[in-house]
Parts: sequence; structure tokens; C-alpha cells
Amino acid sequence: RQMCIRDRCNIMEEVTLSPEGQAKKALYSAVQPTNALTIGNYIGAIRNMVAMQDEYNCYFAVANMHAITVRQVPAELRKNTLAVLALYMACGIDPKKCTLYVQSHVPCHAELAWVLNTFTYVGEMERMTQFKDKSAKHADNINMGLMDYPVLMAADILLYKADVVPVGIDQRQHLEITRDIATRFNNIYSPTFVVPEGVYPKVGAKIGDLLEPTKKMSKSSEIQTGTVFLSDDKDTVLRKFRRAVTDSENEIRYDPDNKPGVSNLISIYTAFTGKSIEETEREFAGVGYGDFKLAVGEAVAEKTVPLQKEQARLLADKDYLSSVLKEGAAKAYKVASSTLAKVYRKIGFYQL
Ligand code: AQP
Repeated sequence: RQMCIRDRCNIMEEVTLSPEGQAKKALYSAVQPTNALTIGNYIGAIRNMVAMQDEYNCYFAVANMHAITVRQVPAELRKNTLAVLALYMACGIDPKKCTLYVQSHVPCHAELAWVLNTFTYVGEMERMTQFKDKSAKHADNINMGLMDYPVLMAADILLYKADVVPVGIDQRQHLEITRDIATRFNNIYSPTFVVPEGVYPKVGAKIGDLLEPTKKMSKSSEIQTGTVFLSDDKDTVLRKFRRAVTDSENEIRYDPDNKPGVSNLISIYTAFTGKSIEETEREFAGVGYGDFKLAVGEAVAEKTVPLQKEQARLLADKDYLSSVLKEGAAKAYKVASSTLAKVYRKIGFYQL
């Protein structure tokens, strides 16, 4: 259900209503199709996206424009783009309830990012942890896009007037800069952008690599033995968990500072079973690390194997995926182009 409102710039906008007739808050989130997705992407982002889709007016993107900040093989990028789309739906994201689209299908992202660049300082971008990490990892390709990544992300979020953004903790710094850019613009002109709030999972906001649990599990890590992909078969999942780093005690207790390996495994277990940390500690009191690691692997595979089957079924239906993408791009464009028109008017771009 939707109704029209007239905003301060005299532009008519559609607002999605809840069943009670209240305007729903907007939510934005995206994942880069840089490889197969990991259980970190699932726990930190996708799980919450699915849980929040009824309550919010959701915009979910496959962020292929972000992906090219690191060199991609074109055929792989194309394949991964559809794979992420199908995975979103396999995980429970319903394209009828939300706007599901590919970032490059809506040109407003690049256009707003250009404008926002002029409200962002070079020093701010140089300080970004992800920029520093990725520059070190890709020293032969420290391109402008890599540095500008947070401004494109700000454009993504601000185009849809997102009130909330469910992301893992690694994206907190980028979300803060989005808030700064929005506030800066609003102060120079007049209220234009909604200043968004980050939503971080209470447990699992930063899932660690199984072999180096203090390091974030990443889908494009060079060494993949500590990364569990949602596409891994059951044997691979169990093998990776069997090798997970723990500690010299033999106590299953959540204590991220002193027991990062075990705590990481507890976070994964709770995310995949819905049990609390306390329940998990009680369930495995007196159990050895070997059996615990096996139980975590089993819980993960129990969820991911059916996801893979559903993803494969969706990927086989190209016509359906195509219709979802066309509808998603049209819905996204409608909202994004209205925000962009407002921005252009405020900054003084002559309108045709
Ligand atoms: N290890 C993680 N724990 C919790 N959340 C995570 N996310 C990523 N890794 C973890 C969250 O997943 C969402 C999508 O991430 P992204 O694809 O936009 O890029 P990223 O954050 O850079 O994730 P990766 O897996 O590390 O990708 P690459 O290797 O390509 O850079 C985000 O909400 C993120 O917080």
C-alpha cells in the first residue's frame, strides 16, 4: 500500500504504508558480488535483511559497482551478480515485498556519488580502514574507485532515504561518513537527506576467519581454508570447522578477548541455530572442542545445503531472474531519480 506526499521541494513522492497505515521506515543494504558469499556475509548482513523485510520498506542491491574497485574477471562478475541475486531470494528475501536490484542498473548511484564527492574531503577517505587494508592487499591497483568507495556507499544509502542500514561492524566507519556527508549537505542547503542509523547484529557483527579468528572472515581472502562459503559442500564445511583454531583450555565459554576462536564458533553456532550464548554454553558444558567444532559444522551445513539447492533452482530460471531485475530496477529508479532531482535543484543545476 502506498500514498503520495508532497515534499519541501514540491516533488510528489510515494510512501509505503504498513498494514496499520503508518509510513514504513526505509532500509538499505547491499552485498558485493566479488566471490561466493561467506557465512560472515550471511550472519552480518543477509540474515538481518530477511528478518527486517516485513517491518521496513527495503532496498536490497547487488553492489557490482563497488565490486570493480578491485579488479574482477568480467565473466565471473556477471555470474556472481546473478548468484548473489538468487542467494538473496534463496535466503528468504521476497522481491514482491522489497526492491531487489543490481546497482549498475540504476545510474543515479554514480550521479549522486559525483555530487557527494564535492562534499567529501580527501583526508577523510585516506583515513578509512578498508581503504588502507585494500590498498595494502592490492598495492598494484590503488585506484580512485577504491578510495571513493565510501562516497558511492553514501550515495546508495541516501538515494533511498534509508532510515536504517543493517551491516556488519566492518562497515561502521563507512556508515559514519555517510552520516557526516548527509549532515554536511543538509546544513549547507536545507534538510534533504535522511541521516541513517547502522543496525549491527548483537552477536556475529564480525565473524572471524576460522584460522585467524581476530581477522574478519572475507570472501576474497587469499587463503580460503579459514573461510566458510555458503556454497561449500557439507564435507568441506565439516573439514574447515575441524581445523578451526581454538585455545589451550578445554572450556566452551564466550569470551571474545581471551578466547577469540571459541567465541567465534559460539557466535556462528548461535546464528545458525537461533540459540542464545548461554544456552550454547550450557549445551556444550564438559564437551571437548572436537565434538563442539563438529556440531557447529553440522549446524551450518544443515542450513547452507538447502540454500544451495534453492539457489541452483532459481539460477536455472533465467527468465524469472530477469523479470525480478527489471522490476527491481524500475522500482529503485523511481525513488532514486526523485532524490537526485531534488539534489540537483538544491545545488543549482539548471533543469530542463
Ligand atoms: N566476517 C563478517 N562478519 C560479519 N559481517 C560481515 N560482512 C562481511 N564480512 C563479514 C557484512 O556482509 C555485508 C556485505 O559485505 P560486502 O560484500 O559489501 O563487502 P565486505 O564487507 O568487504 O565483505 P567481504 O566478505 O570482506 O568482501 P570482500 O572480500 O570482497 O571485501 C556487509 O554488511 C558486511 O558488513
